[in-house]
Amino acid sequence: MAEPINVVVTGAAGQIAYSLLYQLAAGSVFGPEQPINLRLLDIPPMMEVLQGVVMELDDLALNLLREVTPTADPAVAFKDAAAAFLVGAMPRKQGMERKDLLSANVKIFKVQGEALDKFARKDVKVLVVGNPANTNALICSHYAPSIPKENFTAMTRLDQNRAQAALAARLSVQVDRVQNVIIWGNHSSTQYPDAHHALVHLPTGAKPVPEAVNDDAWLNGEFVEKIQKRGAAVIAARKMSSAMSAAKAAGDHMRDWWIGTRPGKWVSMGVVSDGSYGIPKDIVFSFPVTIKDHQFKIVQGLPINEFARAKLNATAKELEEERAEANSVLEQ
Ligand code: NAX
Repeated sequence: MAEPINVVVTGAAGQIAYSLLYQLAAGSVFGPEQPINLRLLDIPPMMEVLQGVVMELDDLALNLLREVTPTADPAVAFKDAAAAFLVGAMPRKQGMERKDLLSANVKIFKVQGEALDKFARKDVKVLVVGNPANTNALICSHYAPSIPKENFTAMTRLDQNRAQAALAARLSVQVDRVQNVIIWGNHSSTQYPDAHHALVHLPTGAKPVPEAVNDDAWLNGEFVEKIQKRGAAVIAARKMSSAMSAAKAAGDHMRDWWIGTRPGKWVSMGVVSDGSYGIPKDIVFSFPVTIKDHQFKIVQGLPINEFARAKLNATAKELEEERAEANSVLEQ
């Protein structure tokens, strides 16, 4: 069996981590042959709660899980990390402006970027889940200059999974029959869930989703809005934000990054833009990617119609604004 790798989860006492940790310990992300040491980071007031989580991890009695280290010190958490799930973030409180939230969170991701830079492996794979995820990933990467920018990604996989499930329901097929739906842009309500390049596998063969749905008004209207607002709908019903599905998506994202995508399949990830599709460089933008040997490649050459262009521009603009706000906080 392989040597254990160090896997960091921040916000480890929170609700997403609670669902994520079992997946990691059970081998459903890094594979059944890869033992792991878990480094669990949270803030000092949460250390008692975190002890309870550690007890439960012990009680799972799983072979793959070797050491478990609860800590409030980023230097301890990120030491020799091979993979990091940056879930911990300040939640939005009542009366808090988007700007206040961004301001609190970019400071957290600056500190964690610096700690990754100093203590983690140079090939560490970082997945940012904590919101605003795209801009947090950008800031984190900025403060970890010794680690390649490609090693910092933001999660839009939950949006992708939501979109895939919604299309499968509409077409009355199992969810794995739908592939290559894309989430472009920011993990926010400006994201563009795009089914125009997706395929559905029907008993009669593969068909483009727009042809199978045969209702562009739905695909460009209700479908897009449903995915953009799904997070809010879950909060309204559950009185808490998505956690089980967010944890599953985080596992999906990291597993594909670690193990690779299957031939012909794309997944969406927030990655530092290289200018593909005319998106400004130096923002973390969700693109369709394929992954091989731990390296992702942005899928190239997809036709972008006028409708899609406007959507891509709007979400890119929001990310440029977030970057400007983040920079102004960090310069203070
Ligand atoms: P919880 O509030 O349950 O947990 C967050 C945890 O982070 C808490 O235990 C808190 O003490 C900890 N924390 C705060 N500051 C920290 C720091 N500096 N270092 C380490 N830990 C710290 O939130 P949860 O529901 O788990 O959500 C976590 C984050 O995921 C939130 O920012 C949320 O907005 C974001 N989400 C992102 C999604 C995505 O698709 N990218 C979807 C789900 C979720 O909304």
